[in-house]
Amino acid sequence: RRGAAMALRAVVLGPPGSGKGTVCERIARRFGLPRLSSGRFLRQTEIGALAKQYVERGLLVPDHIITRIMTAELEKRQGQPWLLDGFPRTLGQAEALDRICEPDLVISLHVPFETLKDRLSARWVHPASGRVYNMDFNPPHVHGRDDVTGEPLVQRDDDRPDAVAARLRKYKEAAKPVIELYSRGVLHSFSGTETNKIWPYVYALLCSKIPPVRAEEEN
Ligand code: G5P
Ligand code: MG
Repeated sequence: RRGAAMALRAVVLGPPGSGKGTVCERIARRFGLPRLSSGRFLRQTEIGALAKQYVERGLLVPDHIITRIMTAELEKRQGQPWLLDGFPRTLGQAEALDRICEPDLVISLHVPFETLKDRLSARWVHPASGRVYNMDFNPPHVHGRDDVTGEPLVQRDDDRPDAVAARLRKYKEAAKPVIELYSRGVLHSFSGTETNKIWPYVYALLCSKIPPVRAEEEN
């Protein structure tokens, strides 16, 4: 419904650890779409401190808090393209998003539960930049150190095993009506245990909507 020159608004949905951040980072780089990650806003902004108690326990932050943060960001970007990572993830959030702008494209990632548990427990992050590493998938050059700054990597509080199980349960309950809402046309689902195998299909889908700004072989 939009021409290639129009701003694409896309959403990436998926359970914790499904590769939303990894896929969004690649889409952002290849297609020049600005990525807006709800998890990063919560961890990095002042208002995020209010929400900290929820994030640390692996619970969803109340809709009104996250919706206020994301709405403010989206209202600054009226008429511009965006790529949402981690928002919306409840029906209330999806309805709030629709009141601002209905997404053109929704990508839903499906990854088995056991794979998710393994991934999250192997994840380490550089808090200042948000760079994410995985001890199996993309380890840092030096163990326990950020590649760019050399600063220590940390494990997120919500990647501890008890928090992980709670996150996966909550996600399933909350996401079901969101996926149903988008299944009216803009939804594209991708299943698999490896992001590198899902990626070529996501890339092809995006190419059918907008031209890449960087070729696939460049990094
Ligand atoms: P976040 O920050 O949005 P989650 O829990 O949704 O966090 P997360 O954990 O950030 O999702 P992801 O972005 O889906 O996961 O995945 P990722 O980071 O790319 O990949 C996970 C790990 O696996 C990484 O280490 C990556 O390198 C590795 N990996 C990727 N692909 C592969 C692969 O093929 N193989 C292998 N071996 N590894 C791979 O939200 C955090 C909290 O904020 C709140 C909630 O409290 C939430 O728990 N929050 C919200 N609350 C309410 N509403 C919202 N909209 C909220 N948004 C955030
Ligand atoms: Mg993420």
